Amino acid sequence: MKLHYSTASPYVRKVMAVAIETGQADRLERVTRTITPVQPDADLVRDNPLGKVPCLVIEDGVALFDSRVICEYLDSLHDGPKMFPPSGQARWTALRRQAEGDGILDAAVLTRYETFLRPEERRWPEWIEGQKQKFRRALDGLEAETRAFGETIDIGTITIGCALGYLDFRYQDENWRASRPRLAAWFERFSERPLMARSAPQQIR
Ligand SMILES: N[C@@H](CCC(=O)N[C@@H](CS)C(=O)NCC(=O)O)C(=O)O
Repeated sequence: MKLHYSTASPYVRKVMAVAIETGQADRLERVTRTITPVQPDADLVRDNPLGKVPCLVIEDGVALFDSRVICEYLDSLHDGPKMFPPSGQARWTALRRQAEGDGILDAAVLTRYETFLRPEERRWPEWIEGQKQKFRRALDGLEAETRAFGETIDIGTITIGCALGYLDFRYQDENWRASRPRLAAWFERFSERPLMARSAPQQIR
């Protein structure tokens, strides 16, 4: 299966983490794309009109996106412990945590474009601050919830792990650990797991 890929993308990292945890990383042929919303990669756009990674082309030529869809698809292909709990409270908890991790990422990635890509004279400081407040509030909520994570490995904790990893990668000045010690301790342990250690982002832009 061909995976349109970027090593810096936290959404791609979700896919790789699920693939590693479910023993399927070798099935993914990674094709690196240079990602910018203003000049989308032509080959990527052919498979994903939104011009975003991750995008997975499966055997019959069908392209799957976004990370949520791809992760659930990969989870349907193996017989081991499921990353998407099939039913009940565990499922809704995992999906809510995934939504929260994705929401942190959406705010952080958009802010990255606003501060890194957009010309300085066109930036909007109040909008940037509003986005940062979103992920700060979400992190405060996760600090209160951390004890409930236990040793759970599912799409919820994977997405939260990828979101925290992205903040470390792009927002070191945020010092998010300072007021969230339980979340920081959980993340330290979670980062040692192969699914996180083997999918860590590389500096490319
Ligand atoms: N909701 C999507 C978000 C994907 C996304 O925004 N990917 C970024 C890279 S981190 C991208 O490709 N951006 C290019 C663009 O916005 O045009 C997912 O979960 O896969």
